[in-house]
Parts: sequence; C-alpha cells; structure tokens
Amino acid sequence: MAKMQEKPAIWPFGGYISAFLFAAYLCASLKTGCMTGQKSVKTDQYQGHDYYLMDELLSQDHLMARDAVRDWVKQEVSPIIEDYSNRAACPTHLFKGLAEIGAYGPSLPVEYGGGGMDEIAYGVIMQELERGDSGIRSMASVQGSLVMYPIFRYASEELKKKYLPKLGSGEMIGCFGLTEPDHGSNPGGMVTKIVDDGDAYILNGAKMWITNSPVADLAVVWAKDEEGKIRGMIVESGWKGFSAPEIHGKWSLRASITGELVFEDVRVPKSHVFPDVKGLKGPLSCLSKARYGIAWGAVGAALDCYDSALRYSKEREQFGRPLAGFQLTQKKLAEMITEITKAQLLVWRLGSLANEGRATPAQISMAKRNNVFMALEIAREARQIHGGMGITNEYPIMRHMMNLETVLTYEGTHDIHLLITGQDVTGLNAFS
Ligand code: TGC
Ligand code: FAD
Repeated sequence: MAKMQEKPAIWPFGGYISAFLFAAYLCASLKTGCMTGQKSVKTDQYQGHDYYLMDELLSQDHLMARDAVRDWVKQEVSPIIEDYSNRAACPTHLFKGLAEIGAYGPSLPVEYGGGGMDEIAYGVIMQELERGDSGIRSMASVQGSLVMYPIFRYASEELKKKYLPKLGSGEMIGCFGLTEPDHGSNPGGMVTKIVDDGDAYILNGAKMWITNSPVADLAVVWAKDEEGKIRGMIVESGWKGFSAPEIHGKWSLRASITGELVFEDVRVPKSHVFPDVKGLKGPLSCLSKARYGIAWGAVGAALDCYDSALRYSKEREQFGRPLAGFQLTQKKLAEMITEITKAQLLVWRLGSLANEGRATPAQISMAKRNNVFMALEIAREARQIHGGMGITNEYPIMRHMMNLETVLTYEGTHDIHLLITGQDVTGLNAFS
C-alpha cells in the first residue's frame, strides 16, 4: 500500500505562531466586528462534545487552533451562513479571513504559505470549519490541499515562490480541475489534453464540477500528454482561451461556488507543467490530503447537528415533558454520540499515522466514507428530533444534510471508497 505522503515538515514554533495570529485576530474582531451589534443575528450556541475525553489526546497547539477557529466561525460564519445558503451565494469575503486564521494548508511549511502545524491541527481546523458549513470547509480544503499542496509538492522552486505566498494569504484563489463531464469516478479516462508546441503546451478540453472555478485566479489542471500520460499544470485564469462558467441550480453546498473549466487552445508555458509526476498518482496524492481533511470535517457537521438536537430536545416539551425524556429520543441521541465518538477516535488515530507519514490512501478512504455517512445519518436523525422546525433555516440541520449529500459524492463517492477498501483487503480490483 502506498503511503499518504512523506513525513510532513513540522516547524517547531509554527503552532505557537499560528496561535498568536489567531489570538490577535480574535482581539481585533471583538473590538470591531459583529459582536458590536451592527446586525441583528442569531446567537450560535454550539458547544463541543467530547464523550471520550479526546481533548486529552490533543496538544495545547491543537486546542488553541481548534478554539480560535471555533470562535471565528461563531463570529464570521454562523451569522451569515443561512442567508448566503438561502441565496445560493458564496461569501467570497471569507477567503481572506480563512487565510488570516491559517486555514490554508495548516500542515504545509510556513515558508511556502502554510501554517507549519501538524496533520492533527489541520484536522481540527477542518472540523471546526465544517461545523459551520461544508462549503466553508471546501473553500479552505481546495485552496490548501488541492492547490497549494500540489504546487508545494510538484512545482518548480520558482513557481512555489511565485504562487504559494499569495495563495496562503488569500490574495490569489485557486481551484483543482480533475473531473470531466464524462469522467467522474474514473478520472483516468480523461480526454483533456496537452500538445507540444515548442516552449509551451496547447491545452484543450473541459472540466466539470470545479469548486471555486468562477472566482479562481489559477487552476491546477490535470490533462493527458501526447503519450497518454496524465500531467499536472498551473493555468492562470487570465490566459487566452480559459473560461470558467458557473454551475447553477445546486440544492447542496449552496454557499460554495462551483463551475466548469473550459480550455480552448490555452497556451501553457512548459515551466508550468509539473516536471516529475506522471499518471493518476499525481492527482490522487492531492485527493488523499483533501479526503483526510474531509474525514475530520464531517465530524464537525455531525457535532453541530447533535448539539442542536440535544439542546432542542431538552427545551421542547410535548405531552407535558421535554422530548429528551422520552426513550425514543434518548435512543437517537445516545446512538448519535456513540457514532460521533467512534468517528473522533478514527480520525485521531488517522491523524497520528499521518503525522508519522504512515496513513495509507485506503485508511483515508475508510475514514472519509465512514465519517461522511455517519454525519449524514446524524443529520437525518437530528432533523426528526427537531420535528417541523428541523426543515427550517432556524436550525442548521437541513443545510448540513443537503451539504453532506455533496460531501458523500465528491472526493470519491461513498461506493468508490468502499471499493478502495474492498481492493485493499482482497487484493482484487472491482472497479472495472
Ligand atoms: P489505480 O490503478 O488504482 O491507481 C493509479 C496510480 O495511483 C496510485 N494511487 C494513489 N497515489 C496516491 N494517493 C492515492 N490516494 C492513490 N490511489 C491510487 C496507485 O498506486 C497507482 O500508482 P502507479 O504508480 O501504479 O501508477 O487507478 P484507477 O484508474 O484504477 O482508479 C482508482 C480509483 C477509482 C480509486 C480512483 O480513480 C479514484 O479515486 N476515483 C475517484 C475520483 C475522485 O475522487 N475524484 C475527486 C475529484 S476532486 C474533488 O472532488 C474535489 S471536491 C473539492 C471540495 O472539497 O470542494
Ligand atoms: P459518476 O462517476 O458518474 O458516478 C455515479 C454513480 O455511479 C455513483 O454513485 C458512483 O459511486 C457509481 N459508480 C461509478 N463507478 C462505479 C463502479 N466502478 N462501481 C460501482 N459504482 C460506481 N471535481 C474536481 O475535480 N474538482 C472539484 O473542485 C470538485 N468539486 C466538486 C463540487 C461539487 C459541489 C460536486 C457535486 C462535485 C465536485 N467535484 C469536483 C466532482 C466530484 O469529485 C465528482 O462528482 C465525483 O468524483 C463523482 O463523479 P460523477 O459525479 O461523475 O459520478
């Protein structure tokens, strides 16, 4: 089994630097921001839930990062997210804020625009962001894991220096183009291609379902060369022949912007094509990084649904007593916290393996599949506990539930991840 990646660079003081930045950010926003009552908004009453005392397994750096992002989400995301989702609008102003809290590439080296923290810090940050909304976590995971990570890992030093600091600071936004209209689960069948033309390649083709593409300054694009080998490249959105029309009509991930990528004779300088990686393992290595973050993120969405259901069931009375006092409600709540706790243990162990460079793609697939499905089931149960109120945007449940339908599908569908586990344990490929 292939390893997730080489041992990540952990910068000795990176975590403290990031924690300091978080604290400075929070002080500033408390003075100037939404706490001053500029806008009437619902209070986000979320509290974390830690049934198995998992916090004892986290370092001070992890806890500071987690708490700072939680506070940021309460101040910047919760007050606006229902409105943006309702309007199917992307809160693009948050791209900069996400950079300020260190959400882009938390485990990439500081000198390359990352946070210099470890993989568990990356995980807890994704968890807190997705607790707010899966689309906000998407904004961060595409930028960090699918754009900065491949540039960090595969691009020339010159291009790393050119793009990574701007991506890390949110000055530039990136997207990741792998999926095509006719090649989703099977990206190896892609038809987007590059043809040699002297000092450049000519890129033609189309990508579909690309998070952030309509607002992106650049795309990391995967296309086949004349030998049929998959190559990765950085393509700037301003180049002639590049367009990125928005996809409308999504009932899921409505606060995240999604589009196509269309390439019509785009001239890509040869220096922009990653020199040393050929084949599907290039894009799949980036997906491992992003799927890992989603496995953590889904726990956040589940926690938010559980938290809301627990509170609602204690407050809402029927037949003269709180819903929480009925055995059937308790069964739902008890099963929810059991599944959340199992998922928390899974990602914590996965994070420990990732810190040692030992997390395999198949282990990551298992965690992504289990935790996203778990979160979706919890959203459904939480919706029932909220009764009719559960379908409104007074509560976050339906938004999470609709979002999780996408999360179940992107970065490899629920069934594709099952087949990856099946292949890993049997040694037999059941894909094709
Ligand atoms: P297969 O023969 O299995 O593998 C080809 C080569 O890749 C290697 N490999 C990996 N390397 C690194 N990381 C991984 N996770 C890897 N998985 C496989 C493998 O060892 C092999 O290497 P080599 O040296 O032998 O060439 O390839 P296959 O064609 O049979 O396909 C396997 C399959 C179906 C599992 C794969 O294609 C797959 O994962 N399909 C799902 C596609 C997918 O996940 N697309 C996601 C698009 S991006 C996205 O959704 C972003 S959402 C963003 C947001 O958060 O908003
Ligand atoms: P298909 O591949 O057509 O699958 C349809 C169904 O068939 C699924 O249930 C699948 O599990 C099943 N199936 C397929 N093959 C098999 C098999 N061999 N055996 C059994 N069942 C099978 N992609 C990017 O490249 N970049 C992005 O930024 C990005 N963002 C996205 C954002 C959103 C909102 C969405 C919805 C998608 C995004 N994607 C992105 C694309 C995403 O990765 C694909 O949708 C996903 O990989 C599935 O591909 P598909 O939709 O073509 O479904």
